[in-house]
Amino acid sequence: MSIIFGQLVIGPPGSGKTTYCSAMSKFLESIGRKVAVINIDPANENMEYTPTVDISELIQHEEVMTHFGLGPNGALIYCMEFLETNVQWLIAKILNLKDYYIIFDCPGQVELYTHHKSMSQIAEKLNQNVMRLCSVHLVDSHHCSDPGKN
Ligand SMILES: Nc1nc2c(ncn2[C@@H]2O[C@H](COP(=O)(O)OP(=O)(O)OP(=O)(O)O)[C@@H](O)[C@H]2O)c(=O)[nH]1
Ligand SMILES: [Mg+2]
Repeated sequence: MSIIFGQLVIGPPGSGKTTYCSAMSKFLESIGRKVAVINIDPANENMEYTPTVDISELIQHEEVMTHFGLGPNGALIYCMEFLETNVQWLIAKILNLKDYYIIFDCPGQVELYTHHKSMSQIAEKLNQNVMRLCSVHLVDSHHCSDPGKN
């Protein structure tokens, strides 16, 4: 079975993940590659690109907030746990994108990467199921130019 390649675009809130996904997909298309952007950030708004797959088809952040009386971060964690439980839904969508290079627009909340297992479990399950992923970690450039900000 052929392997599907892709990127997980991660980084703190507002670091430019969604902007990067849009620009990168345009660039890859311009050099003749087939590319699909998959949005797995439940709270993503104003995407400049049209996602091929969107987590909001599976679960809606706003609805989780209303239904469970959760705040934005609690609802985000619920959504990621829900995606982890239903990762087969995502895998089935990806298996329909065999010739495509896949770019994942990920949520920015650092807690999801430092204190919680869902994101890493999702990445692991994708890697076990015909994907080979790398991470693109975006940071604000002034954090790099001024060591005191790290
Ligand atoms: N100056 C500058 N602004 C940028 C750059 N990339 C993104 N922005 C702006 O920064 C803001 C946030 O960019 P997004 O792409 O939404 O960032 P994000 O990481 O997806 O944010 P979250 O999804 O909220 O975590 C937007 O107003 C962008 O226009 C960049 O390279 N330079
Ligand atoms: Mg974003």
